[in-house]
Amino acid sequence: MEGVHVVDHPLVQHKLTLMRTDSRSTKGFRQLLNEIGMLLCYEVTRDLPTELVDIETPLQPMKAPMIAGKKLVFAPILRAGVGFLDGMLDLVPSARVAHIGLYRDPETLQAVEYYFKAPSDLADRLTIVMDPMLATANSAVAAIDRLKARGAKDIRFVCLLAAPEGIKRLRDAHPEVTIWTAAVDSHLNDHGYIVPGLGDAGDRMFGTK
Ligand code: U5P
Repeated sequence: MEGVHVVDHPLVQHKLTLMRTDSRSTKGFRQLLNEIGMLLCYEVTRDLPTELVDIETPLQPMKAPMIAGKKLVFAPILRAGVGFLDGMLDLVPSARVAHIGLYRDPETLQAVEYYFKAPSDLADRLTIVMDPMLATANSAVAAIDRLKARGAKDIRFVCLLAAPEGIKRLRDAHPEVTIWTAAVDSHLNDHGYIVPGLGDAGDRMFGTK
């Protein structure tokens, strides 16, 4: 699938199966989302450019690689996207964070914005937008529209599960935004839930069901 990376690493797939399981506790679900966030972060940053810098080892000077350019921006879509954030920040502690508050209107399934706070210099940074579920993609498209309006140019999207409908909509709306996901599921149901999916990620993560 063009523009979509499915992260099929056995650790990711194993953890995803544990998360899908209906009997998983809130604590277990949150912990697994955090762990998968870290593993997905490893994949989404795989091709970041590096530059050689001069350092001194205890034995001698050398030129060694460091990540080049400005710090990354992690942009979780509230509230479920927050589940990825700690794991990603564990790997990239100096990243900046943009919070995007969107809720999905249960009738229209349209994304409604209630909060937006981002670093001012988005144009110079890689922005990684995150939400565990890419369902209709209304939220992802709205978040990316908003980030672009604030200057972001280099954007990637990370999720745990994607529906084919959501992938198509996001790729149509923002063709240059590449998607990383742990799995592509069968379809969306009439309520906009991913099938077979894992239910409502926010509710399962925060125990609000
Ligand atoms: N969502 C779920 N589970 C699903 C489908 C959607 O939790 O099976 C929630 C997620 O919290 C996500 C939002 O933030 O809906 C994305 O929906 P959409 O805008 O892609 O339709």
